[in-house]
Amino acid sequence: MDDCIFCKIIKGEIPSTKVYENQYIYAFKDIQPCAPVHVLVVPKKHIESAQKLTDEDTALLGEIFKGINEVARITGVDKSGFRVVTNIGRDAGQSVLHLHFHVLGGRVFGADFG
Ligand code: DGP
Repeated sequence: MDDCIFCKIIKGEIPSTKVYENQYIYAFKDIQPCAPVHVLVVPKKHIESAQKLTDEDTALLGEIFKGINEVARITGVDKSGFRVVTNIGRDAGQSVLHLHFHVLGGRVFGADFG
């Protein structure tokens, strides 16, 4: 998608701090971190949100979660624990319409999803 910020980040047209990359995903530090570890895991395929996943994306979803676990290992939160969040649509506060998973760690989170 030509006008998608995350597509531009994946292509290197907008700079980012890469944490991990493979053929399926690109993972980079969030520009507005909410925790000591705050990484966005993004599929290279443009999909608007988790709501737009189809049967064709079943294997991709597995690859995304393998990538999330790799990011947790690389950032050192795999033992202490981490939170994975994906926002869908207006009320959830999704601001970038390209599927992404926030990987948050390095502090203790409450049960309040606020
Ligand atoms: P969401 O609210 O779930 O759509 O989260 C989008 C996140 O993307 C938000 O935490 C800020 C981050 N973000 C937006 N633009 C950029 C950017 O240009 N670079 C980086 N690294 N992060 C960005």
